[in-house]
Amino acid sequence: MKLTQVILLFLCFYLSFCKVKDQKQKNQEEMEKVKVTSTSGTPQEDLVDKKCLREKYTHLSCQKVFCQPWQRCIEGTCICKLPYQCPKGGAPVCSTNGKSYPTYCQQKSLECLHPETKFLSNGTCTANGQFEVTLKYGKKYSEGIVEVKFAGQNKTMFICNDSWSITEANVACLDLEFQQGANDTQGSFHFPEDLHINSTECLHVHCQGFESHLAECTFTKRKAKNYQALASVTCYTQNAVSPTNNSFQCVNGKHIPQSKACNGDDDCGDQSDELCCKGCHDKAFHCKSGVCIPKQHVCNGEVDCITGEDEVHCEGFSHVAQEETEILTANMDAERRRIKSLFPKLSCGVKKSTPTRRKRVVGGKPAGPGDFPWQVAIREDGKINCGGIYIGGCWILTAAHCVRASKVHRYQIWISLIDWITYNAGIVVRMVNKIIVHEKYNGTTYQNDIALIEMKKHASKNNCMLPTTVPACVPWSPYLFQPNEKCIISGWGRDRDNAKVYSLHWGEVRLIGNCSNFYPGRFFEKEMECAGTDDGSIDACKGDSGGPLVCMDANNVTYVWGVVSWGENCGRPEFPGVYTKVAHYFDWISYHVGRSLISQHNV
Ligand code: 4AZ
Repeated sequence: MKLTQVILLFLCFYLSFCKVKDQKQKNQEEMEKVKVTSTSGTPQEDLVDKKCLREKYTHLSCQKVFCQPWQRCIEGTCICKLPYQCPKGGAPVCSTNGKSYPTYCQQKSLECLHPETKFLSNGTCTANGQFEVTLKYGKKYSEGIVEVKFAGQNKTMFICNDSWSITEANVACLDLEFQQGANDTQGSFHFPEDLHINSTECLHVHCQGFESHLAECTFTKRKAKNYQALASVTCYTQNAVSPTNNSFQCVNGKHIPQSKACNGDDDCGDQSDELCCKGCHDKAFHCKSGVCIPKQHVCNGEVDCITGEDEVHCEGFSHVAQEETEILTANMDAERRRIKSLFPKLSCGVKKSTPTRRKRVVGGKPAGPGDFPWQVAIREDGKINCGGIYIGGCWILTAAHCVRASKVHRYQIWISLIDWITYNAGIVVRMVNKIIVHEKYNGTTYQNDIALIEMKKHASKNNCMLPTTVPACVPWSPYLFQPNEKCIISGWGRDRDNAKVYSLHWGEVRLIGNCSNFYPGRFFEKEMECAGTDDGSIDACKGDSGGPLVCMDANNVTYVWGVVSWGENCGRPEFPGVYTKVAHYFDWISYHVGRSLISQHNV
């Protein structure tokens, strides 16, 4: 062996990221990948929900994920806010167009509208040079070692490989104008033989994934004890990767190995590989909504799952203490979190007190005062024929088949009612101002069986003055609750043997998937929900219509998941109760009652 060869080999071994692997080794790695299974023992390919993939969800799909604070959710898509819609307060930031903006949110909302102007630095703009990223020593223009240069500094620096993941690699490639991000967290390169790098001086970088410029990520300088490998990257180019039948196609057109879908990491760069997951790889956390998030995001103080379960039962959970670090750039992730904390909070779905339910709908138990503070009764010509759900302001949600828009004067809304023979204390009665029946309500098929009732305002006040009621939250996503989850129905409807019931009853039911099996041709999955019990012992019945099917999320917040609509008879297991799926009508409701009344989490 020649001396140069020996040196090269040594370098290669020493730096450990030269991608010289023989084919045999590569094949073996591929085999290993295929064999990896999830926690539940499901093969990886089975983790992906194919039907869900057809919806082409991405990081902008607010039925699956939360929007960024500089976006808002309209009709299922995160759209850019206008800068004035950002919360006030914060420090100025400088953008790549040389302009300063009053807050980070304002700069990001403008960037969202005009992606060519990116974040540059915090503070006002000074003629201080730019933050720059370059790929060095690569064999191709799309790969190499990642080199950064900070504004106002002449020295360039490298990044340590141990802080480098696909999240950071994607941001670096986006920064370098590779629209589809990174193909790999490593890239091949040739080190010039005469180059001496003091690798104990490499930087650590941490990105969240929303950044478009590496300058937005947090750089820290850690006192490295010994030699560290340097971060390199291969950016994604259209012709570099040919799809195989073992590859996953991202919504943005990128192809990634199937084994990387549902692993918690945003390999696609648009998150489309993490949003349709029946389960996740070991190192990821599975949100009930079918989304995989990195395990590090669990109990980190920020809710990632729309269903909220990543931030519950976190007592005693402590993060690994950070090494002593020196932050070199502004912490824009902390700023993003601060902006999020400024949004108004909706108060819905949380009872003022938790009264004890007296143990005792078809097969239900009687409710006590305060048990169902959102439940109302709709009285028509002296009789209670339907229920309704208070959702805030002066608004009641009910079934279209319960009301007629032209007969406003006929109805009364009875609030805090328990028993309509022996009236309880605290009952409030309101007249009706307006009834809005869904334009596409079909009385034959029961499609769009949903209506809104606006109560008349209190005579002297300009509101509805309902001290004892609590609105139920309106679900904004059909993924908040899943088949088999336990929910509650309540109402003054008939008993099993069609006997009249005079007091509010409730019962626990489970959401049922595949309800078309019970009602072929009559059940419309996107618009309707089924719920019941295995033996049919608990069910809604005549008189319960328009009333609530409520479900509680991981934080014990109650949502009106369904409106009692129809069903073949009552209490028969082969014919479960059918409910209008409220989440499907979020935009319709929000259009009529006003966004701010029912919008939580910036949706
Ligand atoms: C009704 O007639 C009705 N078992 C409501 C719910 C169900 C059946 C009938 C569901 O209002």
